[in-house]
Amino acid sequence: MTTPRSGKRFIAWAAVAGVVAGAVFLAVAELAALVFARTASPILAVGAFVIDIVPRPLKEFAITTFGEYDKIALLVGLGLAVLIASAIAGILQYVRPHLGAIAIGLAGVLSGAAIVTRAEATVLAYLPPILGTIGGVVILVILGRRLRAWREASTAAPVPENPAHSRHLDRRRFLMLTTIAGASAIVVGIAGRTVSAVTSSAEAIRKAIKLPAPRSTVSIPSGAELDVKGLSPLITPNADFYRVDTALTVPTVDPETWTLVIDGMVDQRIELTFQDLLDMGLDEYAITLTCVSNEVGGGLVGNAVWQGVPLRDVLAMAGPQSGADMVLSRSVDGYTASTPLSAVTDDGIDAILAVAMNGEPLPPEHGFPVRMVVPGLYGYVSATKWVTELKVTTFAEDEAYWTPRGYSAEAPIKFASRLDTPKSGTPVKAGKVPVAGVAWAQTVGIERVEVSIDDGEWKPAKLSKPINEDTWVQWVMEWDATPGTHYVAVRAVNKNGDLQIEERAPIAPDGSSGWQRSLITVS
Ligand SMILES: Nc1nc2c(c(=O)[nH]1)N[C@H]1C(S)=C(S)[C@@H](COP(=O)(O)O)O[C@H]1N2
Ligand SMILES: [Mo]
Repeated sequence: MTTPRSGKRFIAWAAVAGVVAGAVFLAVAELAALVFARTASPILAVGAFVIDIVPRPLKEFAITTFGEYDKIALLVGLGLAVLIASAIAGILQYVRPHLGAIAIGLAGVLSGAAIVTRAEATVLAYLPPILGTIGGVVILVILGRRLRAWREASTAAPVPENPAHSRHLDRRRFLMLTTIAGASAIVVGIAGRTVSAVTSSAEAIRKAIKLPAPRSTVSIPSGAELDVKGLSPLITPNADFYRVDTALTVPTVDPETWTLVIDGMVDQRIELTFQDLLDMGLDEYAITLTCVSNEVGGGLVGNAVWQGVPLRDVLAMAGPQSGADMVLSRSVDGYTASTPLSAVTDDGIDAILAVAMNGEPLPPEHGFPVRMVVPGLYGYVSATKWVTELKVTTFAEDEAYWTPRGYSAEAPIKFASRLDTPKSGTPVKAGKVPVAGVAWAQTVGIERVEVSIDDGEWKPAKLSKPINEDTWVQWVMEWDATPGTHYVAVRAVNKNGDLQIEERAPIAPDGSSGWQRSLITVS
């Protein structure tokens, strides 16, 4: 007899069958991706697609809520969505045979579209979603049949000569396949992803690379680094350097096959290999990088010593034509940035193609093997990682990744100062307390940093000796802190004599502004 309770039980098993079919889909696709096309993982492609389409407020919410873990949060969310959608497909298949299979087929088409429209996709990229779909549909159809057989056996009147046999057999056949398929999918899926991550050749290639010694090195003047506990180091170690990009998985680029194409409005299209770049001779440049998403007081800013070649020399080989006013740089993953042509050709600006960061080849997540670094412009309009093309063009003609997504096509860095210590929420002891932080005004330089306690008089802080105008400086002021709560505010003046913008602005469309003012507890 089908009681409402046993009816519900079959629905639940149908959902389980759907989840197993979904897992088989993903596992088969991961395995196929491993064999045929590394970047053609359906789940990662869909994730990347989601990154590209989420509206700006949601993206800002993700960055402020999850910070550097925004990508993990996205993957967890996607996983849950897949789980629910697969369960529904399983129930559909049980209620109306074929419907669930059609749903999986649809998922295959959608994920296939997400895959083949990615920048790195090859023809082989069709295989993972196709094979995954076949695997998922086959399992779903078989499980659906077995589940119905089990239900029919359990509701049919017992056959006199074989009272309990069929019901148990059908039940066992369903549960057996569910378990085996589910377990193998989990093992194969996880193994596939792990093998893919571990054997990703990039790290091995990067380790093996030996860069020629730079012709010139950055000399750090004495007094460039202040000794204050809690103050950001002058040079940000690679491991602590902020990372911001739209890449769900770090692109793997082999410098052996990497080329940089310079085309568009040029006298001559040219193509450079990694060796060509190295042969130009490397020089060292200290440049502070800043993200447009950096809030007042935020950590999306870092200072590194880069090795590379001037972009102006590379562009000169191609010969930009008159009328051009923009360089559209393109990454291997399709990301683009719009940089004013003048910012990368002016003699006074050290805009570079960088191959090394703080004495080692660029870390994969910071753009290995080659990225752009342009002092004075926010990263999203200048610092293209995994760069493969420089198209000389115009702002009227071309648009970069973030432009239709609510950010300005041009975005010079708004110079700023930041308080590193003491921190709100970390009480300090009364007495002499060093108040310290960093300030940056790339290409111009910081003239003065001023501190105000409890909205009192602005007093100049002591500055570290700058490495150059493209890097941040450190500042410190001794504060005679009395017990209670106090406001500590900081602002900077650049070498043009401009005062840091006081008015608060959000990060969109062209960077935050405002003086940092922190509430500090003294005990
Ligand atoms: N290929 C690619 N390059 C990119 C981005 C990106 O999303 N993709 N983001 C840019 C942004 S917004 C910033 S702030 C800098 C950050 O560089 P980092 O991650 O090395 O700190 O990289 C820039 N280059
Ligand atoms: Mo950024």
